[in-house]
Amino acid sequence: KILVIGACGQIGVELTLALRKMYGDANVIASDLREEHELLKGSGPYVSLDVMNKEMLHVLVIRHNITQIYLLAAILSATGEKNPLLAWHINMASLLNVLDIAKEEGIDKVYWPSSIAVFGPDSPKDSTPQHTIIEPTTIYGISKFAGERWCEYYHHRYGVDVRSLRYPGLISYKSAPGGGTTDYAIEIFHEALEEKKYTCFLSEGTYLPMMYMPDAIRATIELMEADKEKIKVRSSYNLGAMSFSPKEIAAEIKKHIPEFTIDYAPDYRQAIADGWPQSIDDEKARNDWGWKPEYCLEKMTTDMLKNLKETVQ
Ligand code: VAH
Repeated sequence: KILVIGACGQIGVELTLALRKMYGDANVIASDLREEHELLKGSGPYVSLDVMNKEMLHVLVIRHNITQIYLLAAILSATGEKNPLLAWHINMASLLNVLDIAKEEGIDKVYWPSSIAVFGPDSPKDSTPQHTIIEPTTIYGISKFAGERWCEYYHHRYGVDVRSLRYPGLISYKSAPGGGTTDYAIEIFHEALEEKKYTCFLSEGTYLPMMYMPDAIRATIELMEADKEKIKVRSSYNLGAMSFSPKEIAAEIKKHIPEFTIDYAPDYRQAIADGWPQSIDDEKARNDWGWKPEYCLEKMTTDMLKNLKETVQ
């Protein structure tokens, strides 16, 4: 049985639905602190779980015969800067609870997402390599980098098969994002449809690595399905698809909504974005387990607007 922790979040909802399609609804238990997300209702078992409660998590793992755990619960970059110690505590304690229970119960596989946020201002900006200077300047980035070290430690020391991806900014329409710096690239679609205008909290030239959610979900499943010996990186794999700036995504949206206009009012999230890479070298993921993205900016924009029009009306 698979347990998804943080199943009501931006990634969790779509990952839960994809896993249920692959393994059968009853075999994927969704859990979150929040109440069950609309899109999950009726699609399989749901339990309320606070991942910070190690005993509760341990009982749940035993009672439901859990053999795989996907840990998606975390405080993201923008929210993390508002309450650094809480973000550090939640992001680290949740991971350590899962890793330690996985070791004790012999869980087959664990998935835990990292982020391009582990890189900082001193990392190379273009085609940021898998192995390079890593000096994160946000608490979110620090917790993800520390988490990567713990994943590698539990793998080499105790043999836990934990796997991880450094996601770029993820764009999706099914479930709301949770306090990220890249969330402008989701808000812009909703505002373009509803208001025909958007005030962006990043400057027009802020070029960031991004990915459409269908690509991110497929990458996660392909990584988890790969034979163990193919997984050479046990910290977290760089993962790339595309890069764009607010100016570029606004121009792409204007092709569909000509009257759309954008203006810019950078806030505290600008400094976070300025410390991140502009593009990612994911050569290792491509070589080790065959990663290949399918969505570019044009294809994503068309798909986002088509799907949001259906849900917004
Ligand atoms: C954030 N969406 O903005 C997340 C992600 C690379 C960005 O880690 O914090």
